[in-house]
Amino acid sequence: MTKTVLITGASSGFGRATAIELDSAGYQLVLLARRKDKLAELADSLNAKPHIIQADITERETLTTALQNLPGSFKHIDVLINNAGLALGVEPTQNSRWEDWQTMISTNCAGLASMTHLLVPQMIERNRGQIINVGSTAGLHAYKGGNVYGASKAFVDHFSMSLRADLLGTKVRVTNLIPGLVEGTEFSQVRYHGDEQSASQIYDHCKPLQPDDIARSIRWVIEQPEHMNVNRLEVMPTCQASAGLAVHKDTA
Ligand code: 8X3
Repeated sequence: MTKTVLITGASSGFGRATAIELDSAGYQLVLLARRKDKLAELADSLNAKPHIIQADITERETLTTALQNLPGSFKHIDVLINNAGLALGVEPTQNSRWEDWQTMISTNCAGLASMTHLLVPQMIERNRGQIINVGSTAGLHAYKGGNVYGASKAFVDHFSMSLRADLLGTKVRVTNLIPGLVEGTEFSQVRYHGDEQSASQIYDHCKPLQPDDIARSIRWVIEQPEHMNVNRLEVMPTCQASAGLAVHKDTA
């Protein structure tokens, strides 16, 4: 039976790459994002016509209405890919912008929780379903300037494992998919507030992952047998690793 997959943040980056990957494998797609023109362009390039939802995942009422009005053949969501999320800023806490923190919390935490809260009941009712949350290595490995971004992704990890606990006894599966350094998305441009030079320097002199690598990982998670739950899948480029703990020495 063809699975229906809903992808948030589908208009670019991991979401777009995952849509292309899953469309080529014959999945039926519901694509959700804020940018309608990008969604329409993506939809036109796919083999099968997806259902498109133009929405901001921080707007609960819009989401509720859109999900209540899914057309017949798209009504039952088998896989929710909670991909929408962003990082804003790399400054330490004392220099961070409060508005950036609020946006990250409302998108990465509240938006993801909202989508999950709206779709879990129908998955439980059908005793079938899968939720793949896109976390980040920043949620597992703290670094300077990561502050609220890292914390929001730590939320994704703990929320995913808490969902597993709540869903035990059902056939609904949950995964935290944890990417490290990935080039080829708008992630760094957004994080650096449009400072293209700083954004691109992150990827200099190394070979980061590409959105396709994440899309294939997501497809792999979906295609594991029903008795197998991938709790976490952490994926880094070979050129990246944890660099240990920092120690400040008072030498002055
Ligand atoms: C992105 C990974 O290392 O840029 O989620 O924070 S990192």
